Amino acid sequence: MTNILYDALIAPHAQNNAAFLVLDDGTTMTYAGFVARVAQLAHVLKDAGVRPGDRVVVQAPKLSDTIALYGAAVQAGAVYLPLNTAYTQSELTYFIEDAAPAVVVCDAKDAGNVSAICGDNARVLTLAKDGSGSLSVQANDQPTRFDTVARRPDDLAALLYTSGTTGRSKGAMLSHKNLLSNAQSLTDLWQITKDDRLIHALPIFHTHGLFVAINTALLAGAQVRFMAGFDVDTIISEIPASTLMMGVPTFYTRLLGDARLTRDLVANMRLFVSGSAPLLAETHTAFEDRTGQRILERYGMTETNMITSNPFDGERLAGTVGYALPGTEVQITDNGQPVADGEIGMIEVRGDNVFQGYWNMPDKTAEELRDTGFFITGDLGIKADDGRISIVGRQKDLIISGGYNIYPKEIEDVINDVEGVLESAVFGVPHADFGESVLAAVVLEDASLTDEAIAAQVEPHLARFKHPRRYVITDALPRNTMGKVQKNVLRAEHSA
Ligand code: MLC
Ligand code: AMP
Repeated sequence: MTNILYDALIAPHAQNNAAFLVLDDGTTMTYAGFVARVAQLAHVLKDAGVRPGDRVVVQAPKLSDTIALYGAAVQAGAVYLPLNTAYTQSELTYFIEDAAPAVVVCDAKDAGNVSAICGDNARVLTLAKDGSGSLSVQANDQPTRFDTVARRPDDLAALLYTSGTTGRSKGAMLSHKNLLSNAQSLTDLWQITKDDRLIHALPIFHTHGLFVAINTALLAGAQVRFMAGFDVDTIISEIPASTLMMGVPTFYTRLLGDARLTRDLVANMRLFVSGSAPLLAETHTAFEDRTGQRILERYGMTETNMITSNPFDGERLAGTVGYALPGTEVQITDNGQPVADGEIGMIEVRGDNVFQGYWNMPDKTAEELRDTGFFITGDLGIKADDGRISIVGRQKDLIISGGYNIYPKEIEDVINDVEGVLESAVFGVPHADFGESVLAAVVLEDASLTDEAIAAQVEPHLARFKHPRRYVITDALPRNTMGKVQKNVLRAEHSA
């Protein structure tokens, strides 16, 4: 038996002395150095008691060791579980209790809080920017070879939590085959090679920055300019030496806001990819007018990896997300029945890219994953007669802010728990930078409660990006005849 993900992404680079990660301080980790570091970290995981199938939770800064830790989890046969660094103690507690990991890796500065959550149930190891974390220090003394643990293609490689309409986050179980098949499709389609240099400014705890960007780079042997975060000046200075960038639409609107973005600046770039949130047609057009390059928009989800992409060769149409990836089927349905081309319906997807179900949630899995293998995305779309897909809306109650998904129900639950609040409705309004931003309409029981007092009680429970940017105190929520809150009415009222 083999370990298809390790064998395809990491093993081939054992003797490859080309640069893999180029960091902000100018230092470089070569591919061979990466393979060795992965092995050292796999030894630490094994010594810490990680057995095949165990979860390794990681809430850590964006470091070369964090990427190597992903590789180490794969090599040790573990299940990698990355978490947003913005999550608060209460959010983290839920993930750790639900996933029951063997090891939790966190930023050294959070070790006390994380140990308090884990108790005796999981080992806590740390990473730190200066290399002083216990995981890194322990790894330094380990052998640079590790016997790769065999896994079946359907065994889990990763567990990624995605918020849900019920307010409870669900762990999407992703297998070795799910991740590898998608990386292969994207690398082929976007013609990524060892000659590419990728601008990597995305976080590495989500599908986009981790799997779409890193797995394809590893598969192709490309160089990655690994940035701590998104910074316009750094990106502008790196574009002339790079060939490829992957980003959320906010990256493109922010770049367009800088006069240094010109046709000359991007002369060496061969591909700009956008995804995770809708790219406005006007951004697409403005980017082409300024640079001569047509952004390639693709569409995906945590549960499915990437689903569709505009073509590399061929027309990249603004406002569409392109064609189903090779090996991936997309159907548009109404009540589960396929509709005619050109009609709006639910986007459903089937293929090797589609996840294995939700961790510990068989009922949720059964609701969203049909016996036929089709996954119900919650996105509404149209398929043109040539197969091109356009997303026209979402059936799920979801806000996407700067590429981060925010489920209103989760925030409403926290607001409704505030003493003196009767009920609330959280909704998204257009936002020039983030695409959408979060507002909350609140009905009070206790008229003396102020919006500041509500915010002060809500904020400690939720990551900063989920915080409502404004609380609108109102006498009643608009409802339809069925009693359902009309968020479209709230949106229309407060969009300005
Ligand atoms: C940061 N903030 C956000 C935010 N990001 N608020 C709302 N939405 C966001 N996305 C907060 C900060 O905490 C800060 O709070 C304030 O907003 C301003 O921060 P900033 O300095 O402007 O933000 P920045 O650090 O530049 O981050 C913005 C960003 C980042 C767009 C670069 O959010 C980002 O990298 N987004 C990418 C997310 C992503 O990878 N999504 C892929 C999911 S996978 P304060 O306290 O200062 O007010 C997926 C599947 C698929 O969806 O198809 O890919
Ligand atoms: P996540 O659950 O974080 O993986 O986010 C997946 C969701 O992001 C999808 O269900 C879509 O609603 C949205 N999404 C991803 N890519 C695009 C895109 N190109 N255009 C519009 N929405 C997108």
